[in-house]
Amino acid sequence: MQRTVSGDVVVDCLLGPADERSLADDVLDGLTRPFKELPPKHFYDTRGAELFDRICELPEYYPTRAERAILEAHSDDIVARTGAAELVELGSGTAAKTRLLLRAMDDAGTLRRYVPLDVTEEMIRRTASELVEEHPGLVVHGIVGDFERHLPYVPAPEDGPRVVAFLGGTVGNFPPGTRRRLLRAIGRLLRPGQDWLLLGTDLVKDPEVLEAAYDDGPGITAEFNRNLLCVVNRELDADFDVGAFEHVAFFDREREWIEMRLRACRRMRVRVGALGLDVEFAPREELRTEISAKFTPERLAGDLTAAGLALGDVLTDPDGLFALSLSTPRRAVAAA
Ligand code: AVJ
Repeated sequence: MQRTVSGDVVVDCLLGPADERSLADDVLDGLTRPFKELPPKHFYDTRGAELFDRICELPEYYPTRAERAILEAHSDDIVARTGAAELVELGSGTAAKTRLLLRAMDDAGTLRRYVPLDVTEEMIRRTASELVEEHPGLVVHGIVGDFERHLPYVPAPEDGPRVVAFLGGTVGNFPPGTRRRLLRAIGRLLRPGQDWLLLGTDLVKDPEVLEAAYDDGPGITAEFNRNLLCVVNRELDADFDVGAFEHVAFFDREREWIEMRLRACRRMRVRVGALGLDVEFAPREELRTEISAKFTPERLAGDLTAAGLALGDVLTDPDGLFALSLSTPRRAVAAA
């Protein structure tokens, strides 16, 4: 781990420049399976992050606006309820929505430390320096890392309640078993009776609304999806014919998740130079690139309970599209 300290900003770096290792492992595993699959975390190179920002502006893509509306209406309540002195944020990005929470903490006089964890060092450094300017006395302890691997590097909590925020509905990108394991690992950052998880989850709704959000008119989501192949081409010296893959997005009504895939228009052989690997695609063969689970209150409570957490307040936007929930770790119960 490499640490840099300047003024009120500490940054711990746990990733190499492009973290090629994990992409290589995921491509090797995912493209040699009978049903091809790549994990969505590799979407977010510079261009992918830009495309995601554009998705958030689309009329069809409601989650970002809905979550922001909840924070605009309820940040003060969340701070009053939790007494938050420290905000840990997983996948902080530009911290656009978090600023509302930090502002509310500052107004309440409880704000002490912000701990953003994100894969992009640039983003963490820029956000950190802006935030310490905006909030005199605030300490930012950034972690450049992957929340699937680096939660144990989150610094120990200090005095005062900690809120761990996992926003945007990103928890829905994990299939049920992995999701519960991840929530359990997040729960280990929380002290019973003191700390809170603030979790953003998209809600089950009319499939047409859901499918439009992942298959917009202008085709930005399609470009975002195909960009994953550009990442593999660049990072692993592959030769995907990106234009020969079609964007597919549908709501799986049984599993209650959105699935995104890339469908090969024709038979193809793709060379992944860095792995010495040749991958065959049959005509119309699909590669799964993302699941994005949609929640009912029951599923939300079920996942949290299975992870050792107890669901408390659930806040939604006026249209009931999205939920922000507060939960607490359940005290360890002695065996009977
Ligand atoms: C950032 C993971 C929450 O699943 O809705 C947006 C990513 N994918 N459009 C989501 C995404 C397609 C987004 N998350």
